[in-house]
Amino acid sequence: KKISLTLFIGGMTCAACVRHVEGALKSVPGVGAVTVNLATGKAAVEYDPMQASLADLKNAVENMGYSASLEV
Ligand code: 9UX
Repeated sequence: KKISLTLFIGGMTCAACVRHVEGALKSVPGVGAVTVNLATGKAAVEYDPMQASLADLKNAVENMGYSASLEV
């Protein structure tokens, strides 16, 4: 069973930032669909909790130089 959640991403200022964040999240094993919105700063992520954790998602984003949290 997959989990769907929304992360709030900090530090995105251009379209390339969006691709960086999408790429980081999609590179985490167990992550499926990822949709990042520059205007809202939200990242919609589907993942298999047996393969990936929230911490894995946050680490992937933070390693690319952005912040990630469940709340604004
Ligand atoms: Mo755009 Mo984002 O040139 O870190 S990639 S600002």
